[in-house]
Amino acid sequence: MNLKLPKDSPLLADDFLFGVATSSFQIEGAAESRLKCIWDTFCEQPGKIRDGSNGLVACDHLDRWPEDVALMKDMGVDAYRLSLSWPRIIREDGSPNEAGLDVYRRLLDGLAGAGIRAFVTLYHWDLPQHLEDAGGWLRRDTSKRFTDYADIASRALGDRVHSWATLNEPWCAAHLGYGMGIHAPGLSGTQYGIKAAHHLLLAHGLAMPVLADNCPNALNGIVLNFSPCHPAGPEPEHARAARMADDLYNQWYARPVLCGEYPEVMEHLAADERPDIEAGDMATISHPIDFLGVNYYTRTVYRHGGERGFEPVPPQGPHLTDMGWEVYPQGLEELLVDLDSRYELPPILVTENGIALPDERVDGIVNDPRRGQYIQQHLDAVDAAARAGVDLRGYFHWSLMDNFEWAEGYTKRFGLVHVDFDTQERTLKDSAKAWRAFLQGRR
Ligand code: GCO
Repeated sequence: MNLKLPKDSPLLADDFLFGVATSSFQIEGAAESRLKCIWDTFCEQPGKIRDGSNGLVACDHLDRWPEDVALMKDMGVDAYRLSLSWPRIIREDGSPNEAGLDVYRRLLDGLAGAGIRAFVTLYHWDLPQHLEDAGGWLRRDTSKRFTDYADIASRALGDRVHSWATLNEPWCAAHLGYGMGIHAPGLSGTQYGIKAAHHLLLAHGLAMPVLADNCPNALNGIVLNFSPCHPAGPEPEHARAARMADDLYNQWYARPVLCGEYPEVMEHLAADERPDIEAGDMATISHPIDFLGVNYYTRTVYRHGGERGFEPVPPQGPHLTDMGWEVYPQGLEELLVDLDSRYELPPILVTENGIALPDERVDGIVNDPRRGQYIQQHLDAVDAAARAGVDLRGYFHWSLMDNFEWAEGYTKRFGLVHVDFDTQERTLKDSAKAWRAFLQGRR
């Protein structure tokens, strides 16, 4: 397995960053030293997590971070994208938990010592349970609570952080968590998903000026997930279906952040499904950002049908990942070029991209050629988009290591590094070795 880019690739510029990504609940463990979050509660409900597991230990990263930082240093990454656990940092009365902040001070110092830049996300879905009990993201006040948390975290840790992202994938938090009920907190109803999304976007917009004040030299922005929506056939009703899905799932987040308005599809929503927009909200949400983080895994095909006039066609064919997702690298180039043509974009970072495979460790080796191929194809797609003029500044692979994959528990392995969840032993997969050779050979 050998990863490479042409010598003249814009991705080989000195300031283009290569990194790996994780999130707090998925790797940290050490649940006893923080407040309960909505994912703890969700995991306690029978049938919600495929293997009945939880995040109480996960990758035991809070005990083992020195080893994990050493692995990243060995791989030669420029940057590490992690998230902070809100319930570890803020007490129930809103005051800072210094012990929780210290954990991150040490980790961030460890990264600095290894020469790795910290890209920190404030919210990767682990809402404190007491805030959910008060209404969670259906309640406007939660946006205010988030801003207070952003203020405390950025004051305490700002001098150690290269880049802050307010939210990771508000679509997932809102739509999967409140709309479909397959993620925490497990509510279902389209209207809930849409209302939650508005309050998440508001939280982002309220936190941006706080980050800009506290950390004027950091790159401050947001991370959104996108899946290009393709029509199932040439008939105009399929094209319409794909457009509606794109508006509701992709542009629903990008457009408010970048232009201060929801897409037109809003007109098709029933009155009680529309978000509760108050005067000034859209201006708040569209506060300028220093970067947009783009997460890409796959495309989605839509056909005319269903209650709303569009429904996804389940992916088929030989190129499915262990998640059942289609490997479709050209979708990443298409997405980046399309965003660039629609919007006045800030610099772009690909903040997640990766593949789940049924990796096994045999005699100390994890042979995962399909991951190597996936990375190569997606690097080529980023290279093509950069050549087409998109202002790309980095690529982060999801994930540093196998971890808790939400409703799939520990059954899906996205890591470059294999984790044995019984012994917590880490093993570089062959893809990680290829990634290391690629990163070390760059300069
Ligand atoms: C995501 C999340 C990750 C997932 C990954 C694979 O952004 O959806 O950031 O937590 O683990 O995407 O599904």
